[in-house]
Amino acid sequence: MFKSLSPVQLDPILSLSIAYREDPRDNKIDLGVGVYRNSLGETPIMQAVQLAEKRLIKTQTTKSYVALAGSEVFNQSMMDLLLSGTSAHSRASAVQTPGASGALRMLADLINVAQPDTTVWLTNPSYVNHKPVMEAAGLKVKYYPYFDPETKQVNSEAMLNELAKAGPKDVVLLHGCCHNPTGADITFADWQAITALANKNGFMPFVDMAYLGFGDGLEQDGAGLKYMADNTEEMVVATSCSKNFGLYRERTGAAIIISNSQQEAQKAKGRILTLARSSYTMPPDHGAALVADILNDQKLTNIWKDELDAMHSRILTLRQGLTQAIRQRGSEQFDFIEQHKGMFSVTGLTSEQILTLREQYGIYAVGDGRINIAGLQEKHIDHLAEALVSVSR
Ligand code: PLP
Ligand code: TYF
Repeated sequence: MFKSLSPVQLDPILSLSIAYREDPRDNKIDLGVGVYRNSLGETPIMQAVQLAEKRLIKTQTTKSYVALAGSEVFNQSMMDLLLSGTSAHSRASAVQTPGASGALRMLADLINVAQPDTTVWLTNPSYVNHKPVMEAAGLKVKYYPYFDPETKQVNSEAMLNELAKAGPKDVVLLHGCCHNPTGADITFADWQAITALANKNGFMPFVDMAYLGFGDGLEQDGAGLKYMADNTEEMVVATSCSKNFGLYRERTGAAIIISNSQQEAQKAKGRILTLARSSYTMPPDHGAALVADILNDQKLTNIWKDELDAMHSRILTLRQGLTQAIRQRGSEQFDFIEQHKGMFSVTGLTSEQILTLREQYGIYAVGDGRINIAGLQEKHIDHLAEALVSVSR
């Protein structure tokens, strides 16, 4: 049966990790996959997570199934984290999913059931898995103008002009903060303008919030989403605990549905549970149990918030340090790195220049020119600055 299969291309980001591991050079730098690393190059288990894990080991008495929706305490905590203080809080429901990836797929499946001929509009460019996930769910995909390769920022005017053409058969996918891959985020005014367009023309916003707290902190990073949720009748959110709780491999996330009433939100939740049943059935428990404990214990919440703040501050410092080191070498070409938010920046380097970085300097970056600033160690900054200036000369 499988003889008929043609070979597939590996995911460009994950295959880069494999190539990096196989590189024997000592001074190699991995700026590929989106994982946070500390000054020692490690991705440690967060303190709050370790404390919650110790408690879980002591108190957990069974590994029996939880439920199709996972932990309802976790689900409530995710809605509190993203929607507290908004009118959407009382007309939302949530389902625990295997990462934001699971949430993206479940929500896409839900949209396909509700309105099979929907087109999902993605930022140009967008997260590598957005298009495959949406298409696998049977939805059509198109791109709207987003990143301006000249300014390395969002071209708001072009974006809003195009989004003004989206209607009731369309879903507009937005990155909640810390845009992947570009690092260029929309402004609060853009969030307001897109909300107004959604209300006027009837498209549904779909927010992917994978990096809450990694840009400017929890409050600021969530402000656009909160405004939109407060001011639209219907929207959906895929959210992740991979980065901000460092739970990557535990596959912890949630799908949130905001509707015009709690009853409607529950109906959509019920439909997602049916969809989950015909797929993975139930999400893995461990990560969600930890997050639920952390967010319902003031002491652990404080520890987690401090750690998250330390991570986002360090990313800002790395951005400043790298920009400065490049300027010291006489180039202002990469000043935008300081303005970008979150883990990533698209550098504007061509695929040939990215290949030179890899072959000559042992620096691994994604072929589209994306570098993972959060994967950088302070000791790498000069080497990276040197390489960036040299390959772009
Ligand atoms: N959405 C975006 C924009 C991402 O960058 C990622 C990457 O990790 C995901 C979703 C998937 O996250 P998770 O690990 O929670 O499945
Ligand atoms: O963009 C990234 O690097 C992260 C991790 O297929 C990732 O979002 C990368 C590739 C992939 C899934 C996750």
